[in-house]
Amino acid sequence: MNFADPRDANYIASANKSHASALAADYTALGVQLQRRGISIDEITRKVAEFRVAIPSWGVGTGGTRFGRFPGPGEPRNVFEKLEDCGVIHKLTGATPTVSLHIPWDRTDDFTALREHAAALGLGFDAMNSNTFQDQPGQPLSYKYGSLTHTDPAVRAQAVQHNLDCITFGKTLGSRALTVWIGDGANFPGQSHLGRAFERYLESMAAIYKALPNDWRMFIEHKMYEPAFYATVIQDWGSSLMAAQTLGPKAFCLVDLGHHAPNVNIEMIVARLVHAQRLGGFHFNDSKYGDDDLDAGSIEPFRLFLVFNELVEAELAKAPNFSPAHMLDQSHNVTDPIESLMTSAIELQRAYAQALIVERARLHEYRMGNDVLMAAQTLKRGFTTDVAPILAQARVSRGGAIDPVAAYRDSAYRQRCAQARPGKQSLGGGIV
Ligand code: RM4
Ligand code: MN
Ligand code: MN
Repeated sequence: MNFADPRDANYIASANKSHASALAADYTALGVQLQRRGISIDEITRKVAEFRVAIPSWGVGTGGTRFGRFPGPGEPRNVFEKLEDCGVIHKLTGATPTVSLHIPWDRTDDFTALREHAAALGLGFDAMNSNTFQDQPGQPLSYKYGSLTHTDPAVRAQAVQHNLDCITFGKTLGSRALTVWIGDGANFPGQSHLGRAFERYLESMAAIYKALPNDWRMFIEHKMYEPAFYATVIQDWGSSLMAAQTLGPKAFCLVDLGHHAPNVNIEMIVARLVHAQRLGGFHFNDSKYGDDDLDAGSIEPFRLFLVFNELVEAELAKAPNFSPAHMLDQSHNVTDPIESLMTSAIELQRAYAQALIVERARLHEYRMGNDVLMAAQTLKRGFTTDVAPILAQARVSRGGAIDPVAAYRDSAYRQRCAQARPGKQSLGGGIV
């Protein structure tokens, strides 16, 4: 087997050769089509090339469900190797220059060395994620009955301290945000006092908030259920927004697309959080039923487009305090994680490009004139336009691959990892 380094610029350039003339023809044709709508394709390509999304460190290993996990070959065995894989994703897509870490899964004795390792790979760090939804070996107190909202103040203090540690590690890494998702809640009616649990949450979060450096943000992530199957303390954007507003201006809401009831209108939540100036960021993924953590855009691409449509509206309106962090949060059970993550990053760019080419002035007129059908069609035209040539051209402008999955497969990177990373691994991540 011939190995090549998929991060090598010469390798990517040679992989692009066979696709270049087809791309040029498709790009020109799409440019002519968009010109008829008064849209400059190069302007859209430039914006798409600027789009960034963070890779979740826990997404580069094979995930699992509570029924089992089927590891793939050559999985990263530690956070340094995880970054290697993230570097491949970034070089081939040009869209993922940052990584979001999960502590303690990514804990190391030397965060300075980790930062240097990342920099050498062209990577930086997005939000730090705390984990008080599991017990770790040697941990003095258990989170079985909760963490930041536990009835015992000693458990709450331990969970607060863990979040403070995450901030400390993040400072060394150059991160500027802390994402807090807790599994706290009740499995049965009667198990907990719904109001008091929320009050305990606010008290614990206030202690964490106090330790945030001035240029940091805190992201509050809601999720309707799982592992608490009756009532989760931060179950929806209402509780999340209340908490953010109570805590202060550095606290924001994070929307994980998979954390809502089926059919919930997520783009509407986005619009409301933009209005409240509390949209902190996203965990992008897709789902059919619950927190499925499937690849972005794989099940409901139209919903993803509608979310991006709200983001473009906010961007154009120069909405105050609007600078959402884009992060993926996926679990790959049956695909190669590198391939899934590249695909998802591209799907986000697709939704962004589709939203950018919506003819906004016409849409506005149809809305104001109550021409419902034409308003709906105008919006949908953005979605039904094949923007693939824009995405490929944007990647090329970043030194990326025209066909990232093919370039990755041809490099035999995974096969090389299978040799270089032998042994059975059990990585934390992708569990919930
Ligand atoms: C949760 C939530 C968090 C993620 C964990 C692994 O469901 O999505 O963001 O950190 O899973
Ligand atoms: Mn999430
Ligand atoms: Mn989740």
